[in-house]
Amino acid sequence: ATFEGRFTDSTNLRIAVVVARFNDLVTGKLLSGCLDCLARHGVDTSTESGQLDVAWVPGSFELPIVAQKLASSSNYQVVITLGAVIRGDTPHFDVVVSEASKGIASVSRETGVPVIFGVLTTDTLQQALERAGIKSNLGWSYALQALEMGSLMSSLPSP
Ligand code: INI
Repeated sequence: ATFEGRFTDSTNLRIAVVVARFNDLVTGKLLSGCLDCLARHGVDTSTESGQLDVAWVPGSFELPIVAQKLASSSNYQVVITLGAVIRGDTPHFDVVVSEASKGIASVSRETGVPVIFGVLTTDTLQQALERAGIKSNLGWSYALQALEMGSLMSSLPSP
């Protein structure tokens, strides 16, 4: 068999988005790109709809614990994390990025729910903004990856 995700199953998916407030000039733009893409693929992105919930965390370091609670709730087929870690002069850049990425990967594997890694890691604010709407908006790509993974996971045989 060949297993592939579709982008046309979106009305059956329940999706949680976890967004970091740190660098919210950037993460707010990622969130709007993400919601725009989901809406244009048929997801009811109203947070009253029951199809999509949004949770805000202080920074990218906190993404994994909240993603874990949401992913293990059985309420969602896919979780999207959004954050922006900008090196700038931040000495603990590597710590924040490493904890966020390792944490998100392990939540995904432990819960079996795909958790999309939507954390921008850049040297400058300019580079982050370019990836969050000035040029492209990676929030859009993270939404597509979520739709593809949500669909793919439900097409795979159950254990
Ligand atoms: N959090 C980010 O999401 N991006 C950053 O660039 C960042 N920097 O530079 O420090 C950052 N730090 C906060 C961190 O994620 C936690 O919220 C904080 O350490 C409390 O646990």
